[in-house]
Amino acid sequence: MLKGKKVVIFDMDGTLIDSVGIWNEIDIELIKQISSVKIDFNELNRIQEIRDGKLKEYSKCKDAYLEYCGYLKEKYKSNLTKQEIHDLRYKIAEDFLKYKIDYKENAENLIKKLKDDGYILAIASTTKGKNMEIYKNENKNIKNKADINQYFSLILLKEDVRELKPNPEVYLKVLDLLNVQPEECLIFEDSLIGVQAANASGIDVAVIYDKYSDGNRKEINRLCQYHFDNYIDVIKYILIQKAKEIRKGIIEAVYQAQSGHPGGSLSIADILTVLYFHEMHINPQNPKWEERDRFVLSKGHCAPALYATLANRGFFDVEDLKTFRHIDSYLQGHPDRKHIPGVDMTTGSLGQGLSAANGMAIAAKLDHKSYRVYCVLGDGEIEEGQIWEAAMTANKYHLDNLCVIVDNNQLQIDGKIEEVMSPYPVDEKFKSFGFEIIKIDGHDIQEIINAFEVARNIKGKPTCIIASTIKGKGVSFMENQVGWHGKAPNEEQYKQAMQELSK
Ligand SMILES: Cc1ncc(C[n+]2csc(CCOP(=O)(O)OP(=O)(O)O)c2C)c(N)n1
Ligand SMILES: [Mg+2]
Repeated sequence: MLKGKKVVIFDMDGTLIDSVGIWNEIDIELIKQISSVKIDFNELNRIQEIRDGKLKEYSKCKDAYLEYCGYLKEKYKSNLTKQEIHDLRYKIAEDFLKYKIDYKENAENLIKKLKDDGYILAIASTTKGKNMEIYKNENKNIKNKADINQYFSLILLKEDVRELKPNPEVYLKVLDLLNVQPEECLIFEDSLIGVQAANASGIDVAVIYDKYSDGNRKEINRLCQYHFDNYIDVIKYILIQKAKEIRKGIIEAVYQAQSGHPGGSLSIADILTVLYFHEMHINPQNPKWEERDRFVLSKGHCAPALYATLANRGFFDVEDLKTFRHIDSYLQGHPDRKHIPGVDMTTGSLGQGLSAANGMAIAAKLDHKSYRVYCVLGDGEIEEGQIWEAAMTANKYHLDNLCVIVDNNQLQIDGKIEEVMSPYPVDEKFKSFGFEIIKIDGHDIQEIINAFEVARNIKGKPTCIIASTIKGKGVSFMENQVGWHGKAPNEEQYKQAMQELSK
């Protein structure tokens, strides 16, 4: 969906904000204030339908909204003139626009993610300039979540075009002003007319269904390639695509090196994707930013997963993954904090990472810093005794800023963990060491997102997320095969793996 795109364009009303719902509320408030008769509240539930019908009826008039206010005057036997009702409507609206309007749930998270990823963001809408001024400068809900002035490079409104959607003028103007081709853009829309306008401009369109456009779903589906019910589904979709890129990076690195550990790298690809592209506060331009969240890959042999994630997140060039394990490359077989931007701890000797993560979490507490520390352990790795000394320590110091993730793929270097030296029951063990336990499917992006959110809100003790995973996940012939713990694919296997991950 975003491949090859430079610019992401948003419609405003209905797409970024629930404006229809707000105008319904405004009209109900207006009627309460002007009516001199008993109000039929059942009818008010149909206010949107009534308003749309009247606006259609008055569409040839000079000001359809003024006529609609005339209709309200007659219907509710108001003493005010229709102009006074019109003015009152806007006065009520002003408060709603300032205090009630808000981004739709998670819209701001998508905006931030896209901006972080380097996309140019634009608004191309039929919203009135006067309302947009309020959203931009006075509405605190919007300002606090994602300030429009800061995130959007170009804003086109009703006054900027002669013809409204479904005429594509507003989108064509974006192409012109930003000097880009239609195939370099993606539009987020909510309505049939918006989708039609996008189609007519030759730009790909993704729809975020709005409950008010339900009647047109079939037609919208026919006209556009990508459909979502809400913003979290868009975010999930983007994360799933990212995880595929990261898996491809893992295969590329291990293939080019003809050595390394693909199995355990593929099993943590989804977890690292959510951490680096959704959960953690980091800055690829400033890898040593003091306030950043920290990450320790205690099972350091899965460096290909960490490198592919850091590269895709912008810490270094994705092309460099091809130098993995090569002589003179900075990307050696195990993570090295001295030489690789974004690596917080040197690891590879199993069992030690949690102790280092404890140190970072204790340092944050001593320095009164709010950063969090994430530590990924292998399920074979937790057979090491030092892990349990560290678990005891995390509990003693109430490290609620520490989140441990056990990659429970059930295999280690040469067999099933329960046959080599069973650490089960892993949940009961960490629980008895004072941890809060969260169990998830480590390949379900939504469950991973939720688990980190829950962990962030647990106070007074550390959290352990036990992620049920599949070693080799994503490459059919590697899945659940202990033989792919530390082996590189040959050319044929490499091609097949890349093909499977490109689907
Ligand atoms: C202290 C130490 N002992 C042995 C090894 C060799 N080794 C590398 S990976 C591995 C198995 C790890 O299994 P697990 O933690 O389950 O990793 P995953 O399945 O995620 O690859 C072993 C024994 C090592 N790196 N460090
Ligand atoms: Mg394992």
